[in-house]
Amino acid sequence: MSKTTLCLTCPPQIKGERAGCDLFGKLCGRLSPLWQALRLAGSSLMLPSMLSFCSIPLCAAPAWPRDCSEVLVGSPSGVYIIQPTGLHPIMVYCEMSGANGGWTVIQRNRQDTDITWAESWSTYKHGFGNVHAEFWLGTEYIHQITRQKIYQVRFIIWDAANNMKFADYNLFSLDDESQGYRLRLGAHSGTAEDAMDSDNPRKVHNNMKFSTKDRDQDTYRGNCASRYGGGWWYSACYSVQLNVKGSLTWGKLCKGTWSPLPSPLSRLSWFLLFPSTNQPPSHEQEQTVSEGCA
Ligand SMILES: [Ca+2]
Repeated sequence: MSKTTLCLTCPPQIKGERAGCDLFGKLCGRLSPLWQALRLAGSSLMLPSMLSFCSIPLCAAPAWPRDCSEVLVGSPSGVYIIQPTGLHPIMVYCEMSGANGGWTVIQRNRQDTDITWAESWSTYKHGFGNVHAEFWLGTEYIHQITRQKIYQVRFIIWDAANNMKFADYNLFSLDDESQGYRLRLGAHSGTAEDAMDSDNPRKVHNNMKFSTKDRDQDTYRGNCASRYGGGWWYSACYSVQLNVKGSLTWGKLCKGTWSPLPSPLSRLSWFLLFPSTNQPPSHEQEQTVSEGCA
């Protein structure tokens, strides 16, 4: 639910002044629906929040939702402004079809995307692409979102025959940048296999740091991001890679065959976050394997 609270009390300076207080309430009552309409429209237009009346703020600026789960239930799916705790407002796509509120979409990609995904660390950090189409929300922003609550994640993958599969992890967070945006996943469920976590240290993604072509934090002797393209939580190198152009890969769909150009097996992917009621995962020891992909 929205945290917006507008003008619920008469300012103390004009208490006892009946006419002034009534006027205050009427003005705020008219502004409140306008605020809501602008927010539903995704507008960044800021209404004057410090209109002076009796030398006091007329209406306090409302707080933005901290994530899509705080967008009003029943709102349509689309682009919204959220403001994670301690961060400036950002635009996100909210998938509002869930019965318990919106999912915050942090990635969307498709096989025939126009973007290459072969971006630098700083570009991944602040996000790129078109929030209406294919995009990466930004590794820093994903981290900031996941530090304010406990979240679960859903990876949705459509194959070439338009069959939708999903993998849920009941916990999801990213460590901060000084820790390489290391990925923390909880327990798996869903119709797509548990391809993000693995006993095979060459293919695992859970507990891996994020790597890009200009920041190699994988466990491979070479640079997985340079070799395969796109930023990802590479080990040495991957069983899942969804931040690429044309070769979206999820686990067994690769059939264990690792090649520089995996077959294009999936045609669309989404990552969605939703607050979880589960406990955070324990931080497991860092993988230190440095084997190759072949
Ligand atoms: Ca390496």
